[in-house]
Amino acid sequence: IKTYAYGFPRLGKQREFKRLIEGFWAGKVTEEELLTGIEKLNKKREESYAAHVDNFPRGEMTLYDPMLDTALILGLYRAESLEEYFQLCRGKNALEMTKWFNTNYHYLVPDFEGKRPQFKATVPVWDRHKGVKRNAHLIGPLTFLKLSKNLPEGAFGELLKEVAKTLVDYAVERGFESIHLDDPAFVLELSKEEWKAVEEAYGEFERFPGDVNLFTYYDSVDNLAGLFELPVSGVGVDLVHDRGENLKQLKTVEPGGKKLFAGVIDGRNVWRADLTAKRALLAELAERFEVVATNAAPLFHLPVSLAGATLPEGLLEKVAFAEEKLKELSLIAKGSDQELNSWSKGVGSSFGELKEVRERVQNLKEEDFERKPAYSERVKKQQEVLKLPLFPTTTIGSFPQTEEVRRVRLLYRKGKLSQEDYDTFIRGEIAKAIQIQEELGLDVFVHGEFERTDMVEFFAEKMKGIATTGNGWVISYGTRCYRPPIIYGDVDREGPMTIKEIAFAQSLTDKPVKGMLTGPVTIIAWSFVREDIPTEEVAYQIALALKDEIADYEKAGIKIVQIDEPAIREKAPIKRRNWDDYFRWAVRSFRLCHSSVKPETQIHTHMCYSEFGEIMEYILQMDFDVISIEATRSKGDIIEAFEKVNFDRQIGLGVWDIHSPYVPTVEEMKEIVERALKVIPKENFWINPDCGLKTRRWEEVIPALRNLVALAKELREEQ
Ligand code: THG
Ligand code: ZN
Repeated sequence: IKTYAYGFPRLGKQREFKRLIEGFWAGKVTEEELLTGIEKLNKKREESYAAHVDNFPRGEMTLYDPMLDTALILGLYRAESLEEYFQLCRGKNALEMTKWFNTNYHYLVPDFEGKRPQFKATVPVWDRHKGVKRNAHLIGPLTFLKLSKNLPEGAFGELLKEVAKTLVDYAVERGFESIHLDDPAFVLELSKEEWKAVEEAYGEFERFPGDVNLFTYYDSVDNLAGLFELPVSGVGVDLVHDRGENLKQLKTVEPGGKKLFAGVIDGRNVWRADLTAKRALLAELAERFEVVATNAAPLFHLPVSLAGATLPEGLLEKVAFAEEKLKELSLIAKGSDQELNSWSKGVGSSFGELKEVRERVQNLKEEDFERKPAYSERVKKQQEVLKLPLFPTTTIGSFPQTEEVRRVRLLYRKGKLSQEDYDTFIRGEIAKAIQIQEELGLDVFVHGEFERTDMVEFFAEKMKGIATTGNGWVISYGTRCYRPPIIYGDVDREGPMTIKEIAFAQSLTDKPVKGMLTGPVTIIAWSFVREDIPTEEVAYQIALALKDEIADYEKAGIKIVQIDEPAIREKAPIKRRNWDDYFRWAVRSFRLCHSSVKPETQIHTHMCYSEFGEIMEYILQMDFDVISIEATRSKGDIIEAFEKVNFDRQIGLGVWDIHSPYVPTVEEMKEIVERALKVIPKENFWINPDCGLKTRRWEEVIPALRNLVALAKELREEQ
């Protein structure tokens, strides 16, 4: 059997990608050094492929994001120099960024606002002096358009055809021998009209003399038969995250002389595959199709390689990162039965079992998901305790992670600073943050999260059953990386996780300090999660650990607890028809965290990166008391979402876009509030920034918060 792989991480084992590009931004790497460095990195990647699989796409490299590159290839944007290219990625004139399907990767969103583009095949600036590639990697027309914004009304079919035509022109002009087309948007729920437009537009590929292989992934394609009728040479399907729906259709789909790229190796999760079962599946498919074994989704969602990973004993033999996934493909093709068995011997077995945790989840009753009394009653008790003014002011949780904070934390993590000295340092930072909030006159304080790196990694380190990887970096966007932890066993606290810092902060002030937690869905979404038990059960285990932490907050006199769920929307299945099932456990896991708190304990949540309208009905079921959400960049939509429902909880709509260094004026922030007050009663309205402030500098934070507090005072006086 033949093998193929795609989407291997561009980051490099030592994050060379990040170092080169950020070095160029900082003026420490020349253009020449950048381009040769990237070329070298690409070569290494192609060597990894070549060591294991028969074929792979050339030209997958980008200096920032393939969606932007496609927009440049189409001539939708122009960049005549690397500086101009990077201006489209970051800074003032950058494209908006959003999540790529249901992943934690963010792409740059092409914007058609005010454009009726004349597409013209254009070689991206950084690719111009390079040789022609034998086969080339392109984002498909459907994905490009479905993920762009502000398309001119009613022009979808026409534009799709033009995009397809331009991509083919480009491939022909550059003399590509074949094309790897990444077109995952085929897994969206497409309308009849959209399919019709696809059939017309993809006819353009008939003009291309070489092979065109079209890859779909992340879910099933509803009309797989239709996909096989398009004029392409091969079709790639996900046979891992398809809920069995692709396989079912493949039993009847007419091959029509097309290759089937059977995605049997998981590109989204780290578990080794049962290679014997995969080989049997491929043999079955080979009775009807010309089959090529491949990964089920691009491999860039995984860290590069297990080499150098620090994992608990016994876990290493159960997992595979990108390089090991390539090895799995080569084993399927060439391994002996014995090699396959030995590679897969740990598959499906449980690891790190905690009997008490299992029993606790098994014994959960309906009332464990139900907070009493109802909001209308508990809100009165909360107000008696908290005595907050109208338009209470607060921040989302983190304060600037200065050079010094990072440096000291790193020293401590490397064992070069004692626990005692580190604790003293952190307490000092907390004390400064409390002092600053006191001076600014905010109403609800935070401790500042100076002890935390990544919010998910922080909790992963404090919980049993979750491993951190040491060097398992994955790109989140551009050059920004994170290290997803691995949830491998039953989850429980080792002991209190955050009490020390929060209680210390509270001891310094009479104002309420929020206890800050990351919710179960977000911990799961930004980790690799075990598959031997349902994800729902994992979520309840994490929720129970958080519940214990909240009980400790109450004992320590903490009156407000914030449970952040920024990833709740992104983790939702791609197809809407699967949403009820997901949101049922997502919402229940949140409710489980807080169901047994005292009526007077106020529960907050925070979400960012969400289109709220579409998930409002589920959010309402979470039964929090206060929610803070990002609003400055998408104000119109959010307010519209609130018009449609009976939202009886308190809400803080962000009045300051913290993604930009710009310090907003009182008037600018007031505009947002005034618009919101048309749909949200003033008694329910909080004043806060869009998101945490860890990426901002104190020089921006202090004046912006001063304005924010001034705004609240002004609003109160006007009442
Ligand atoms: N944590 C995790 N995932 C996330 C976020 C997060 N996904 C969405 C959102 N926030 C945006 N993602 C990121 C990811 C990484 C960074 C910023 C936003 C980042 N990373 C440092 C870097 O690449 O330099 C990591 C440096 C380090 O820790 O040593 O800035 O918050 N899990
Ligand atoms: Zn946020």
